[in-house]
Amino acid sequence: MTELILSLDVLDRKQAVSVAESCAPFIDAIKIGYPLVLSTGLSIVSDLADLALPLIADFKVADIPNTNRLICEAVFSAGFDAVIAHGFVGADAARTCVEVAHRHSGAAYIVAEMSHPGATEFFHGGVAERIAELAVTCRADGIIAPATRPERIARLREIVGSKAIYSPGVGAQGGDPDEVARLVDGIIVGRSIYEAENPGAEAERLSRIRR
Ligand code: FNU
Repeated sequence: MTELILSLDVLDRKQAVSVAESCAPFIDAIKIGYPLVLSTGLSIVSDLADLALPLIADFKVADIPNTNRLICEAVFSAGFDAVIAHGFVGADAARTCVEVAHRHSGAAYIVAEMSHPGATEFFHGGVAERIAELAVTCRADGIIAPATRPERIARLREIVGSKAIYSPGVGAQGGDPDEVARLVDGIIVGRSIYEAENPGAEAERLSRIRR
């Protein structure tokens, strides 16, 4: 069944914990990025640890290999289970993230193509395909592909085969959860859930429509 990953981009610690708690029975992982970590500090990781759900660090790591290594070591030491890294930096830098993740028994996902409209400026024309190939070569655990462009997910699936595809862009960015859930291993949903009047009920609804 397609996983449902909560993107917890709220800025307040109490709200983050309360949204996560109400969604916990219906989700498979929680993705945390700069907005929440820069607001609360890394201690938010221990606040969420009781939920016993995998925590994904969406830091889109994109630096030289040594700095990527330092960032990823800090991510896994903080208690995260997975990291999202950029692939456009090249195989050496991306591979470093994968190696650190695997040393910590964690996972690393490479952004192949982003979901916002401007992503087409640079990711189209063969770049996303090359990044997906790089993700395979680097033994990444999967890629990130846009829920806003199902036809692109299908194209990238041809390249990564059975590797995981996680897909943000459902709901607030216009992606259709029903259509995308058929194509990917997990949908990543933020605002549609945490801005809903009842985030838990919205997570439950999404958990029912996923394939
Ligand atoms: P929501 N995200 C994204 N598109 O949206 N990591 C990408 O291509 C990508 C991402 C993240 O729109 C985005 O930063 F690589 O409120 C946000 O945290 O559902 C989440 O996915 C989408 O949030």
